[in-house]
Amino acid sequence: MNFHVLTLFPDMVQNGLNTSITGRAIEKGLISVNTVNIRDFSDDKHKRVDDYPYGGGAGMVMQAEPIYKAYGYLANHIKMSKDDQTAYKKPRVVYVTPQGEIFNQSMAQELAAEEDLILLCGHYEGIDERVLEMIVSDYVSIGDYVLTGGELPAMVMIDCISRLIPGVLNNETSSEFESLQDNLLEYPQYTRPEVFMGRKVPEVLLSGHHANIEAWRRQESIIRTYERRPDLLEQAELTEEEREFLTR
Ligand code: 6GU
Repeated sequence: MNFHVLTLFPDMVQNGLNTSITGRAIEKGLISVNTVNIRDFSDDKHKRVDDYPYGGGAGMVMQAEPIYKAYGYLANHIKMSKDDQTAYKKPRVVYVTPQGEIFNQSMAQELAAEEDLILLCGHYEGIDERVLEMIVSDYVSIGDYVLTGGELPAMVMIDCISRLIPGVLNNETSSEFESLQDNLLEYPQYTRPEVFMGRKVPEVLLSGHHANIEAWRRQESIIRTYERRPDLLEQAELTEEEREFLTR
C-alpha cells in the first residue's frame, strides 16, 4: 500500500515512520510513504503558503493554490506510476482535521484495502474551504482534542493501517485476535518471571490447559471492557451467558 502525505513538514512524517515496524515494512516494500512538501508549490517569492482570513479573526489560513498544485502533481505522479493508466482510479484524499469523523479500527480496515491513500495535513487555523471541496473525499479526526497540525494524526493513521497489511507484523495472526476488532479489550498478559516482587502469574496460565486458558482470557477481556470501556460492550458480540454474567 502506498501512503502519500501532503504536508508542510515532510521530515516529521518521514522520521516518524522510518523507524520500528513501519520502517521495516517500508524496507520490505510492503508499504511506501511518499511525502510532498506543499511549500514547494508556492509561487510566492517568500514561499508563503498562508494568508489572513477573509472576514477577519485570529490566525492564518492555508491558501488553496499551493495545495491544489501539490495535489495535481501528486495525482499525476501516482497515475504515471501505474502499469495500466486507463485502469487508474482517483485515490481517496483524507483531510485530517478535528472536524472529521473519529478514526477507529473499522475505518482502518476499510482504508487498508486501498492501493493508494492521500493524506492532507493542515496547519494554522485551517485550509481555504474551496480547495477542500475540490479534492477531499474523507474528513477524519483522531479524537476530540486539538493538535497543532495534521502530521501526527496522519502518522497515527498510517501506523494503524500498516499493521493490518499482510506481512507487516511478524505474527501473521497477531492483528486478528486483539483489542477492538471485536469491541473487547485485550486480556492481561504475563511473561517471566513467574513471581515478580511477590506477585504471581495467574495459576491457569501455567496449567497448560488450553481450553481453560481460553475461557479465562475471554472472561478477563469482558471484565476489563466492562470496567474500562463500558461503551464498547454494546457493540461487542457476547453470548447470553456472558451478558448475564455482567448483570450480576
Ligand atoms: Cl486529524 N488534526 C488536528 N490538527 N488536530 C486533531 C486531529 C486532527 N484529530 C484530533 N485533533
